[in-house]
Amino acid sequence: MKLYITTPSPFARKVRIVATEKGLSDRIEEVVVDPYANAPELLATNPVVQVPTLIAEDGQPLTDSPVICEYLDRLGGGDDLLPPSGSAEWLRVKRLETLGNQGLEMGVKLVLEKRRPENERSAMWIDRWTNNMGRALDALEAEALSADQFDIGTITAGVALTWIGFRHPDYDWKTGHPNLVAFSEAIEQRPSFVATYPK
Ligand SMILES: N[C@@H](CCC(=O)N[C@@H](CS)C(=O)NCC(=O)O)C(=O)O
Repeated sequence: MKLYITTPSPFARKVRIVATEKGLSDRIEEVVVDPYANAPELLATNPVVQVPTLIAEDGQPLTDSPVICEYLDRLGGGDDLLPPSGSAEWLRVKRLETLGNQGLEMGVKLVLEKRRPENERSAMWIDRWTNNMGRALDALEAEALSADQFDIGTITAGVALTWIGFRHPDYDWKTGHPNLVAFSEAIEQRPSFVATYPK
């Protein structure tokens, strides 16, 4: 399999963590590409030119990190990271995964808005993305996450917290979120998290 990534991408980090946890790393070749430069090999497989994109074992391209994580979870060995579809536990894991992904999506929009020339930046959009990201964090705080409950939901939440701290160093996500601080410290100890820590 081939996995198109950028090394700082949190969505790609989720997939790399799942691949490690499922014992699939040896079957995946990671290819670093620049999506913003429309890397031709990425453009050929993903019409919206985003990482992560996986070329699955049968050659089909898979895009969007939740879809790729689910595929790898079903393919690999070890404990299931996604409970049976439709169960109460599946709803909880999917809710956490979605909250983590939504927090990240807001954070990415914020990065892109802040990269625009100063006179083109919108204070309105910066406020909106910041407030939405903060509300996603508040919702995760209320979930009282534990690193002992290891699944695609907690993986996504853990990745989101570290990426927000890394990409938005001026944004204090820790104050008011004591559960998230303890959770983040604990989950980042796992070898699959240590090996993929953003540089
Ligand atoms: N919903 C997607 C989001 C992927 C995404 O936003 N990737 C970013 C990198 S962190 C990207 O490739 N951006 C390039 C672009 O949107 O043009 C997922 O969960 O995989």
